Amino acid sequence: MNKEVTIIGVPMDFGQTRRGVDMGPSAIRYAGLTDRLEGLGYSIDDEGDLNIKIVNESKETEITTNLKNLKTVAEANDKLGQKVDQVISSNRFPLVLGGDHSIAIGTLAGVSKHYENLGVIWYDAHGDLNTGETSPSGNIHGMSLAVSLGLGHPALTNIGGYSPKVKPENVVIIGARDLDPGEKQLIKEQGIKVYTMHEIDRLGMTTVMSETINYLKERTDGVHLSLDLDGLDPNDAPGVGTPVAGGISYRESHLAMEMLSEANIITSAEFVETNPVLDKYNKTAIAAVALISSLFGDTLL
Ligand code: 6HN
Ligand code: MN
Ligand code: MN
Ligand code: MN
Repeated sequence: MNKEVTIIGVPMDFGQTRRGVDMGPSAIRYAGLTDRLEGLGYSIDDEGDLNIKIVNESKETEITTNLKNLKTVAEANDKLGQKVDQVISSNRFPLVLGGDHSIAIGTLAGVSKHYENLGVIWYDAHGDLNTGETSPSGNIHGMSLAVSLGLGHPALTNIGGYSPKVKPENVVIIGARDLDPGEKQLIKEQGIKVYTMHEIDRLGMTTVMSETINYLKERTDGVHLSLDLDGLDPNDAPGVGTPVAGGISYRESHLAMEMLSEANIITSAEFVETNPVLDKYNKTAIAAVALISSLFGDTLL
């Protein structure tokens, strides 16, 4: 793993409708992120939080699309993409803290241009594979993976000036248990590899992760980890806006991060959807810091 890490906070809460997730980056910092990573021998440059500017949605966009806060989300992701691009160009590892999951659009716009075949691990209860047509909510955080595959509103897919960011065969979804009908259809059409909770129960996390690692090692030249804290069970990570029962445990998640660390395949990462307003004693942010530490090689010894 690259020992030079840049932290970018993205206080975004316009990709969904529950306030408070914009304070996720603060909650994760407060849980001791920098000290933990410095203790593991990393050199940390915390760039602070991106400035999210509210853009007036014109009447025209409101009539022609059901996507909520489209312009605000698009502009912030454009900014984030540029920032992430700069960080990688200066040979540093970008560690992005959310904010809601709509920010994956910007992160991937910045990351993907540096790889021929970027792999993506989408660790989430959801697929985030909706488009304006299939979305039950109009919330862009439920569309960010589809957008990165080149599907959805052009104001989002064209961020960074190119599309798609990721090929469907380079994506692995882990932890899915709440997929909308349109998302299930898209997974089948595009042949996206998915480990639902059923496979995690059946195979165990060790097999799920070694299969994932082998699969991505064969076909990719870099792997981005997009970890939505709602992938975890709500008992272990209660501070999320769209909790779904029956999730991945805290221990299984640690094992997953430890295996990724051992395999040394992750080249960028984001931890999203931590909402301290909905949390209990900062438990979700503390879990995020613990998982990040494991990803960065904390062996507990
Ligand atoms: N997330 N599938 C639902 C929707 O509104 O599209 C939930 C999406 C959740 C998105 O948690 O990042
Ligand atoms: Mn998500
Ligand atoms: Mn989710
Ligand atoms: Mn969520």
